[in-house]
Parts: sequence; C-alpha cells; structure tokens
Amino acid sequence: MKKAWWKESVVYQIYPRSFCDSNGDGIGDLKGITGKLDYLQKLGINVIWMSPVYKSPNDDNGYDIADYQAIMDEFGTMEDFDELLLEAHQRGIRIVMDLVVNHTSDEHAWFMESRSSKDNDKRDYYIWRDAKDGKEPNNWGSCFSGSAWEWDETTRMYYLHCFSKKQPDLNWDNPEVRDKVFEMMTWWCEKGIDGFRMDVISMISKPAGLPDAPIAEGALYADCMVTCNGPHVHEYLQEMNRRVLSKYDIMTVGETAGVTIEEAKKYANSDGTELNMVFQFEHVGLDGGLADKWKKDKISLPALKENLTKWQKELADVAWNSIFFCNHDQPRVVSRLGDDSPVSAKCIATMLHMMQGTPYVYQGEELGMTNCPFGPIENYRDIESINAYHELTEAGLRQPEELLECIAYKSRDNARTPMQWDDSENAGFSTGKPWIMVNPNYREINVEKELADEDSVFYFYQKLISLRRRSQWSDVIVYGDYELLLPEDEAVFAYTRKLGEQKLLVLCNLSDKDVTVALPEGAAGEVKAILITNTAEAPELAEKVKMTKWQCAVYEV
Ligand code: TEU
Ligand code: CA
Repeated sequence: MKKAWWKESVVYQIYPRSFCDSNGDGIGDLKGITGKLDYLQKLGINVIWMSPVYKSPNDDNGYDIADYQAIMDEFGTMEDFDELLLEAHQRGIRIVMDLVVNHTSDEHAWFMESRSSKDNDKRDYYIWRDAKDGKEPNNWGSCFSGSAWEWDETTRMYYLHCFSKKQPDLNWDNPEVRDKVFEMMTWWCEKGIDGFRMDVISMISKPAGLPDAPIAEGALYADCMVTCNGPHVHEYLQEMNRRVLSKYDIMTVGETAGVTIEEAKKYANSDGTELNMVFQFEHVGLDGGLADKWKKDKISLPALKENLTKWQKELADVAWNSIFFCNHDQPRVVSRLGDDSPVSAKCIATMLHMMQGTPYVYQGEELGMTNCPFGPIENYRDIESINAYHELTEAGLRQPEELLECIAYKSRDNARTPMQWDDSENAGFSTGKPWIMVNPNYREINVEKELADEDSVFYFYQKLISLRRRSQWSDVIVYGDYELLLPEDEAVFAYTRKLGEQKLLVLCNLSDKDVTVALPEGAAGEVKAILITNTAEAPELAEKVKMTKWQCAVYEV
C-alpha cells in the first residue's frame, strides 16, 4: 500500500467559536487557538481541521459564508490567521480548512447579485425555479426543517437551499461557478494551508430535472439527502483535482453525507484522481440517521461492529477511511456509546484508534467531555435543533417534553459547549459571557485537572496518538490488515491488525458489565508486549478472557 503523511496523521478538529476566547467577547477566536497550540502539540496531533473561519452572518455558525477570502469579524483578522498558520507550522502542525462550497450565505455578493434580477450575469450561480401549481418546484425538505425552496419576491421565483434559507445552494453545473471556486481554493493553497475538509461535497451535483422524491412516514418533505452522489459529482471532483488539488501536497477529506461503500471507492480512490478520504455516516446513523434523528435509541454493538468492519475491509487497498465518532454535528460519543465515565471514554477511543484509517479527535473528546444538560429549548443555539423543535411540535407530530429529551440526547449543541480549560468561571474559555452555556461538569472535566493526573483521558489519548505516530507499532497500526473476531459478541469488540511478522490483538469490552470471552483458536498466542490498557492490569490472555466493564487492552502477540 502506498504510504502518505495524511495516512499516518492524527487530526484534531477545532470548532473555533467554542475553543478559546482571547478578547472576552464570549466567542472563541483565532488568537485563542494560537495561544493553545502548545497544548495541541503536547497531545501529539499533527493536523488541525478548523470549522469555517470565513466572513459569515453565522446563521449556521460559519457554514454560511459571505466572503471566502476574508476572516469572520468575531474570529479576528487575516493577520491573525497568518500568525496561526505560521505558529502551527513552526510546531509541525498542519492546518486544514473547512471548504463549504455546496452553498454560500445569502449575504454573499454572488447571491446578492443573482437575486437582484432575472437577467444579471450571476443569476445562474444559484438554482432558481418558477412556482409549480402555485407552490414550491418540488417536495424536497431542508435539512433544517421546512421546504428546501424559499420564495423571493424581487424576481418572483424560488431558490433552492438544502440547509437554512440563508444558505442558497450554488449551481455546480455552471462552469463559471466551478471556475470561481477553484480560483478561491488556489488562493488559499498559495497562502500555504495544508488541505480541505469539504462540507457536504457529495451534494454538489443535483439530480437532473430536480424531481420529487419519496416522503418517509411521519415526514412533511422528502429527505434533504436526495441530492447525494448526483450525476456529475465525480466529474466535478476530478476537475477540482486536476485544476487545484493535484498541484499541492495537501490533504483532502470529503464530508460525503449519504455515501455508500461503492461511492466511497470513487471519492477516495487510491489513484488520487478525487480526494484522499471521506467521512461516511452509516455508523453514526445506527441510532437514527438524518431522516429520523430525534430518537434516544442506543447503537447495538453487533451492528456497530458489522458496519465498521465493512468499511475496514471494503476500503482496504482501494481507498482510505476516516475514523471518527465525534465532530461538531454529533453528540459526545462518551454519552452516546459509553456511560460518561473516563474508563468508557478510553475504551471507545482504543476501539477507534487501533483501526485502519486517519483518526479525527474532536475538541474536548480527549478530555472525555460529555453531553450537556441544556434543559429548555431556549438554551439551545443550533438552528437544526431549534427548527426541528418548532416544526415538529407545531405540526403536532411530536410532544414537546419527549422531543426535548431526544434533542438533549442528539443535538449538535452537545459538541458545541465551550472547551473546558480549567475550573475557573466559564471553564477558562472566556472572561465574558459565553455565546452558549458551559457544561456544568467543567469543574470535574478540564484540561488543567487532566494534565495533573497521569491516569486522565488526556494522557490516554496522548498515548494512543504516540502509538500510531511514533512507536515500533506505527506501521502495523497505520497499514496493518484488519480482521474482526467474535462478530456475534454483544459486549466485546475484538479485532486483530497484522503487518508482516507483527500482529496486534485489540480487546474492548464496550459494556458496563464484567464479561468472559473465549477467543477463537490462534487469535491470542504468546504476549510479546502490552501496548495500552485502561485498567491497572490488562486482562490475562487465557482460554477464556475475563474483562471488567469498559476494560480494553492492546497486545502484540
Ligand atoms: O453537515 C452536513 C450534514 O449532513 C448535516 O446535516 C449533519 O450531518 C447533521 O446536522 C447531523 O445531524 C455539514 C456541516 O458539518 C454542518 O455543520 C452544517 O450545518 C451543514 O453541512 C451545512 O453546511
Ligand atoms: Ca473572542
């Protein structure tokens, strides 16, 4: 398998609004990030992916861009960005930008011009349609509730927005749009950034004729993901690769909502004609995907093992996996898969970080930060949660109290509470009033406390990262073959990694019960080393292996 720096990396995702506030306005900013680079270097990561920092009215917290080549006022200046890039590079840390080009903000100059008249030269930068029988042009829903079409009185036509009405979709079928996007990407690459995470890149090519789509039981509109993996998506990404990506030594990861294995083999093909890797969402959809997100179902472990194994096996040698459970759109994994305890956080991390693919650590995940008890809908800030609450309760489809419990469990805001630096007011995030509530458990879970505790989740992540990046097992962890063991076991996630003569055995009891498992013949063998474990003693590898709740261990056998 071809080696590459982005295959051997560990990426840390920063949501700048909630990471560190340097000027006391309650909003995180670029200088705040620069001030924490030493902390990230200590963690051992070598790539930072920052959620969008471009000029934006923040209808969707920066995923609605009004100027791709200017920095959001609240986050600072372009000089602050240049300083961050330089300081990161001096520490051997690369910076990957969040590229949001499926849509812009409705305050972007392109859209202001496009909506001004039917015949201006930017009209076809976006997707405008006449009303059909006096209504929206089709039955598609926005991911943020309501129709995906917004009526515009000026030219008396609808425009498409798969997300909020302040996020009009760009028309990628228009070659001028592609030219403008590729020019902007080149401008950022010339500044020396190290790659792009591409927001909903699987949605840029809409199905021909924008046809109606099936409406699921209990839904008001067709699922907003109807536009995924459209007719020209690979053609446009190959053009992007030829005209921009192939010219730089950068890392690219597509956020490919709705991606299947077959599609992923194209998006992340190892011939390098499109992207390096993609985020797939099947595993984080096992407790209710986008269409039926607002549930409190737990993820079944056999289903999780089957799904992650499918992606490990199917992409091996032909593409490359991203490995994650946390990001700014997902609830905290220690609350979703674990029981909020540090030992469960370490077990989940081991299960993920010993797999093949590039691991992504989301800010606070390395501390074991948990979901937040927001309480009333007024404490939420995320447009997705707020719109869903109002749409579903006002349509009488859901009762407020039970829906609020589901929102508490799955809301994106669980990932967006301020990073917990210490036990001072506002967890050391800001000297002002934070834009969103601080998780009340910040006195127990914070960086300062964990740096002083050698058994903390922080040092466990630090060790997982150093095993992958700087150990005698780095190659087998990054490039070794994956094989699942005990597929039917309801509690233990066990697998091996093999490369040449080196073989690792990974055992994770992802349950709150003590268990005993019988390893298959030949799976164990003589223990040459114990790489990591989250308890005082790793389980003894005998005929039957006794594991305490949430216990994990990695052996060289
Ligand atoms: O998210 C795309 C996406 O599919 C979201 O609908 C997300 O999966 C969902 O909210 C999870 O329940 C990207 C960004 O990551 C997200 O923050 C933006 O809101 C969205 O695109 C629009 O830019
Ligand atoms: Ca600030």
